Amino acid sequence: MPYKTVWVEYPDIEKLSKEIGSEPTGNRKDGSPYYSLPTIQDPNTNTVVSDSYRIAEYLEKTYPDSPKLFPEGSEGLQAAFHDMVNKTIYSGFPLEMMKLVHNILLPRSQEYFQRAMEETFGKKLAEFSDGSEVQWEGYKVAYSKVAAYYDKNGGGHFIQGDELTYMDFNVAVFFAWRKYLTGEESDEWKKMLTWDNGKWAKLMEALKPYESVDE
Ligand SMILES: N[C@@H](CCC(=O)N[C@@H](CS)C(=O)NCC(=O)O)C(=O)O
Repeated sequence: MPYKTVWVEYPDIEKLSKEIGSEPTGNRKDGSPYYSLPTIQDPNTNTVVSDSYRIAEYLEKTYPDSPKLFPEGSEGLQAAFHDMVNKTIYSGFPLEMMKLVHNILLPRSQEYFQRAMEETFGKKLAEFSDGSEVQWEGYKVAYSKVAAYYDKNGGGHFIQGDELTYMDFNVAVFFAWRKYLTGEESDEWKKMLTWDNGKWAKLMEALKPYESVDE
């Protein structure tokens, strides 16, 4: 299915979302609606969908002839796994990541992002710690909790063994995030590839064909 991606800067997300009728995906600390990307606009059905998970579900239902990420009957468990992964990994990730994100943004977005992060975490961005050993250990432990679920299936790169599902993307995306922030040559990235006996390195390799966006 052909598609086009559009570049949107952080300060423009809310305005654009409202213009195209994209729903908020959560609430900010003050209770106001939180608009986020990705969002898709499907001209075939005149539908706008926000939130990665809902987008994946929508695409699967609307284009049933494409490769499946939600095998029949797996939807409930996938939703539960998704919640677990997000809770586990977000609870462990080093706040330093947010500083690294800030560093690569354009100035307009930097200003916006800094304000949003300081509000969310209740301290100045400059005080977000650098990647200390303690933080890194926490991140590694978070991943090893997820790895334990993978190990239960007794082999295969994916949580469903040899079958690729949405859950694998959900796990790999946090890894990819780090890769794009500091690059494949960075010590942090190389270290992460050794975690859990190279399990995540293998997963990233298996998902490589899906990493790039074709225009
Ligand atoms: N639950 C959403 C979260 C997406 C999200 O938070 N996206 C960030 C960019 S990575 C965003 O759009 N942030 C908007 C903001 O901070 O104002 C999803 O999975 O799509």
